[in-house]
Amino acid sequence: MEDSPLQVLTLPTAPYPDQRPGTSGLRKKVFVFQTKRNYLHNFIQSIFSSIDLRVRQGSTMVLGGDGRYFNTAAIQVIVQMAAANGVGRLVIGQNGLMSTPAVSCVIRKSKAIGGILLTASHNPGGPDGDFGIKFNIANGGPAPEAVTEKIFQISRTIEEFAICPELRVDLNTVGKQTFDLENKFKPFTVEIVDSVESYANMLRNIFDFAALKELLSGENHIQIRLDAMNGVVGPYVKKILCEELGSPANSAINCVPQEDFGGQHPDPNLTYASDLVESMKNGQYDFGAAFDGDGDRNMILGKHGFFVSPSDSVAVIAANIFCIPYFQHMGVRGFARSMPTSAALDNVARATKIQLYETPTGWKFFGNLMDAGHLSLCGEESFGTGSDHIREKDGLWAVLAWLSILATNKKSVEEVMVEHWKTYGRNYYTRYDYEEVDIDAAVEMMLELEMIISDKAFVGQMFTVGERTFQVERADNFEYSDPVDGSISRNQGLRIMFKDGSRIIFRLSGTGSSGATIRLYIDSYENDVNKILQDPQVKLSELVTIALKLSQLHERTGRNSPTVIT
Ligand code: G16
Repeated sequence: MEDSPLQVLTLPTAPYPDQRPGTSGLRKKVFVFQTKRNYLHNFIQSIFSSIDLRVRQGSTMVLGGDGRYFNTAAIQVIVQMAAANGVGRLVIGQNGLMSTPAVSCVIRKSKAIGGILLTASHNPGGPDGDFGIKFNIANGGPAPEAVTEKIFQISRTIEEFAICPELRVDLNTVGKQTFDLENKFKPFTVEIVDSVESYANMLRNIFDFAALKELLSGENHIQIRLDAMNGVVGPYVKKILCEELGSPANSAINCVPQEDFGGQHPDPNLTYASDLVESMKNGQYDFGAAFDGDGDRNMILGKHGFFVSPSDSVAVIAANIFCIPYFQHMGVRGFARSMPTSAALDNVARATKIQLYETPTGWKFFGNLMDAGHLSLCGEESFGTGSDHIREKDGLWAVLAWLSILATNKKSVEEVMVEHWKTYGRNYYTRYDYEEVDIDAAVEMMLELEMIISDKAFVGQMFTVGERTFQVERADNFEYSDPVDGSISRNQGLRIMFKDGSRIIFRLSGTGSSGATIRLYIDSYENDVNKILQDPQVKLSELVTIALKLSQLHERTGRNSPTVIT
C-alpha cells in the first residue's frame, strides 16, 4: 500500500461532438485519441458518469484490450479514472490483454457491474491504425443502445473529469495491488489476472475435451491450422488447442499479440486471411480457422480451403447442436441471427421447431434475449458465432463447436456442409463491401434508394436479368422491436424481398473509422439438390446486377468494384 494517499483531482475539459458509439463502441484513428486533448478522458468519464453513483461506488469492473497500439497507455489512464470515480476493484488482464470473449466471461465470473474493452476489433492497428473503446454491462455483453446513447449525450456536454494522476499500476505481475486514495475510506484494488485460465476453464465445462483431444492428437487425428492473425487470441489458442488438446505447436500461427498485428488487417475473411487460405490449398490440413484482433470473430475452412460462410456456420452448429455437451445439459431455447445474415439458420429452426429471432446488426441485440432465457445460439454474417455461455461472440468457442461436430460425425468439413445443404437446401450468400466511400455520397444513395423502395408501386415490380425474373414481395427499412424490453431500433438496413425468398439488403457499416462503408448483402435460397454446388458469385450475379442498378451504387460513389467480396 502507498504511504501517503493518492490525490484525486477534478479537471476541466471541453466536449467533442463525435463520440457516439457505433455498432460496437467508439472507433477512431489512433491519432484522434493521441492528439485531441482529453479525447480519451472525456469518453471514459462519460462511461463512468452513465453509471449511477450508487452502483458504481465500491463496485468491481473489468478492463482489458486486444493489445493494439495505445492499449497500455490508455489502460493507465482508465485505471487512474476508475479509482477517482469510485470503482472499488478493477480486474485487468495481464499486460493489459484480454480477448473480448474472455472479458465477457470474466465480467460474469467476477460479478462485475461491467467492463471496458479496448479494441477496434478487426480494424488495423499501429500508430496509423484504429483504436476503440467499448463498454460492456453486468451481463458481460455490449451495452444496449439506451446506454450508449446516454454515454454519447454525456460526452456532448462534459465539463470535467476525475482522475488520480499519480496512480501507477504494474500490469505485468499477476496478483493484487491496493492503493490508498485521498478522501476515500476504502483502498482501491487492482487485480491482474491470467484471463486465459478463466476462459479455458469455461470452455472445459462446455465441450468434451477428451473427445476433442482424441480428434486432435489421438491415433487417427486430423491436422489443423489456426491463424491468430497476431491478435490477442494467440495465447488462448496455444494454451487450449496446443497445450491442452494436443495439437502440434506449429499448427497455430501468428500467436504472439502485436501492437500493429504485424502490419496486417486482423480480419478473418477470404481477403485478409488469404495466407491461411493459401496454406490450406494443398490439402495438408483438414481444418483451418482464423480469428480477428480481439478474438471474437472466426472463419472456418475445410480441406483444400473449402470455405464455410458464417451464415452457414451457425446453421450447421444449430443442426448439430447436441454434439456439444453444454446444450445436452442446458437444452436449446431459441436461435437468432442478425437481419442481413442469410436465412440458413431459419431452415434449421423451422425443421427443429425452435423459435428464431431476427435482430439488427450488432451483438448487443442478442443479450436481452439470452438474459430472458429465449436464446441459446446465434450468429452473424460478419464472422460472428456464439451462444449464451457468455454475451459476446466467441471465435475459439466456434472452432471447438466445429471440431465437436467433426469428432461426433467423423466427417470432413465439406461433407458436413454438403450434407447440410442436401437436408435443408442452400442459402447462396454474398456480401460486397465498399470501404471508405465519401460519406455524403453514401448517405444520399441510401436516402434515394429508400425513396424508391418506399413507393407503393415498388411492391409487385418485376426485375428481369438474362433468363431470370424476380418479383418484389416486400421492401422496407428494417426496424426491430425488442421482445424483452419493447425498445425500438429503426433504420437498420434497407431490405428488398422477392417472391422466391431472395433478399437484397443495403446497410451502412457502423464500425469504420473514416468515410463510410456500404455493405450490400444478397441471400437466395435453393432447394434443388442438383443445384446446391454452384459458385455463389455466378448463382447470385443477377441479383447483384439488380442491386447495383437500383441503387446506382457505382455511379454515385465513383467505385466500379467492391473492396472486399465475401
Ligand atoms: C461488430 C459487432 C457485430 C457486427 C459487426 C459488423 O463486430 O459486434 O455484431 O456484426 O460489428 O458491423 P458493421 O456491419 O456495422 O460494420 P466487431 O467484431 O467489429 O466488434
